[in-house]
Amino acid sequence: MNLLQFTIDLAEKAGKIILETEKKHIKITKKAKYDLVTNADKASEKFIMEQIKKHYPNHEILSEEDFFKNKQIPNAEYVWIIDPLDGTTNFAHGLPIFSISIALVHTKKIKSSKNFEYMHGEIIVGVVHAPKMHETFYAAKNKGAYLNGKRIRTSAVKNLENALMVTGFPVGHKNVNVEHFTKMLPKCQALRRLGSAALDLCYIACGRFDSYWEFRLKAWDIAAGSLIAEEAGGIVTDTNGKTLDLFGQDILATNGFLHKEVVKIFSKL
Ligand code: 2AM
Ligand code: CA
Repeated sequence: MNLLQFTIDLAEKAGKIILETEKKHIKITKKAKYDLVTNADKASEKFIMEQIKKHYPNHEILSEEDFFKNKQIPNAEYVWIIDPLDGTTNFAHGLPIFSISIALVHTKKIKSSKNFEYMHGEIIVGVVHAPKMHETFYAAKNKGAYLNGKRIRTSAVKNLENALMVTGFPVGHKNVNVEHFTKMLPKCQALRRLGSAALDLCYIACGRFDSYWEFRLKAWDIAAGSLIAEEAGGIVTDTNGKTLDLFGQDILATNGFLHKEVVKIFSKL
């Protein structure tokens, strides 16, 4: 089986595990005051990690809940970056906007730091599966982006007044992004907040949204989705318009046409 198909199967099976867990009983615990984790996050992560270790024993894994416990810096040529459940708050409240995000990074250079923020590499595979929506987004580097087997492309919207935008607010930092949100709101057609960064990026990829930005994210929120958005023709950078750093915490993804203008607006804040 090829790598992409392996990753798609993994995300879709993890989706089934999440839905089965939901049917039985969702057990919610708090990692911090506003930061939730559920038994579904944990069951999904356990399954994905076991499968990767079985099929690719030389690869390393950076996964949200595992990292929360172990704080281990991955150190291998191939590193899987996983969010076993992106949009946990939505899931915990019964909102269907959540996903499983799995990316494979080919690392070129590893410099360890206490913040593990210097792992440079190329994302070669990205899969985001939304089990309640029956949607699987995927991309392999230089091979295009797909939704349920059909090629997807970013939108053709060329000005802000026709643009549907999306953003997010980080847990526990409720003042972050308020200024950016307030500045952008009157300039665009409408502005949404869905609660799954991975899906926000996929919705850029298939043209549902025209522009997305967010601060204080982690690599597992954006690794798969950023490849999918790029492979669909979008531009993905940090919010200053510079090269995206998966560990840099902020992201701007657009259909390409709106990128410069959004960067310019943010540069004045
Ligand atoms: P999560 O559900 O996996 O935690 C919401 O705008 C986005 O921010 C979601 O993708 C959510 O992912 C992410 N997010 C929430 N809390 C986070 C945290 N503590 N660290 C990193 N990302 C977080
Ligand atoms: Ca998560």
